[in-house]
Amino acid sequence: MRRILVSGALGQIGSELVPALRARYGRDRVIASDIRMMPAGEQAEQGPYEHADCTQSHQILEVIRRHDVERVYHMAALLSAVAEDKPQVAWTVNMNGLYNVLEVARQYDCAVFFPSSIGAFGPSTPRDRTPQDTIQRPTTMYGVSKVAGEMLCDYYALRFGIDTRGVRLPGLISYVAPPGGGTTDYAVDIFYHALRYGRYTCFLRPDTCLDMMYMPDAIRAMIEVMEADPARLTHRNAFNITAMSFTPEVLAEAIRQHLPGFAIDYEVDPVRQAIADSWPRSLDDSAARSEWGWAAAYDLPAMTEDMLSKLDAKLKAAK
Ligand code: AKB
Repeated sequence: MRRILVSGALGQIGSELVPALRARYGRDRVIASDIRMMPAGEQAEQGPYEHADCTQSHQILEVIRRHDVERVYHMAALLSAVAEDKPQVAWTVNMNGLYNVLEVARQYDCAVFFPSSIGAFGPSTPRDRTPQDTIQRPTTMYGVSKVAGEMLCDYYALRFGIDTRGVRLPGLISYVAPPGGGTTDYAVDIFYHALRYGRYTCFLRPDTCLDMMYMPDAIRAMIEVMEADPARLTHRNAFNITAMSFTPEVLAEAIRQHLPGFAIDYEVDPVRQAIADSWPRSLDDSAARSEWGWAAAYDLPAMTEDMLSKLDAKLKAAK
């Protein structure tokens, strides 16, 4: 039985992608791996786990070889704000990690999923309904690594016939695992603060409009694009996908529909604000819609309602 490997499995996306893949393909068919150690008890309970660093190609090769991997979801990466703080580390993890995975995939004939991002665009990109194919001149190390990653995946598909596929993810909102060092993290933090304290201090300006998506939609997109009929794909990599676009003040108003006393104020972080100002306000996802039938299920009101009720239950259970 050939298996599926998820790198960065303990991160914000990996924490939900691994259970979703296991529910779909079987517990033992999905190998979770991360540079972090998983607590021993959890490991046995949840399914196969491998400690591996994607910047060390022999570690990736060993996991892929030993488990007869046929598909890699390469989620290990530094997010935008952390990458801007440590650009050299970001290049090593985001670029060398991807290169190592693609090289081993070439040798062992694996398909590869690569998560690009709205961060792959820059200030010279059209900001509203950003087209699928457009100017990409990002001004952040995160964005540079995402554009280069998109191109490297295209190259491996063209030159070596590797089945590389991917999407450009917007900011992701989830109640399961916290994000780690992104520019869109406020859209998760705000829910924790709303439920715990009834107020939130936002690090982006109130009118900063960005593309966002609820995690269940993002996970479904990652599975659907890998299962799509290859004959219908003309892009393969870096599909724009979107579900909603909003500003912090609009999100605060949506939360107020459920928690009327909720208050928001602003202490702008210039680094993250500059990153956000260089990104699109909304994406055009028509290529994903027509090539593999993509459609988001959650809009802003549906996401807000689900997020508040699930997070509230989680916080109460943890008390
Ligand atoms: C980040 O903010 O860095 C990520 C992203 C949009 O890629 N959430």
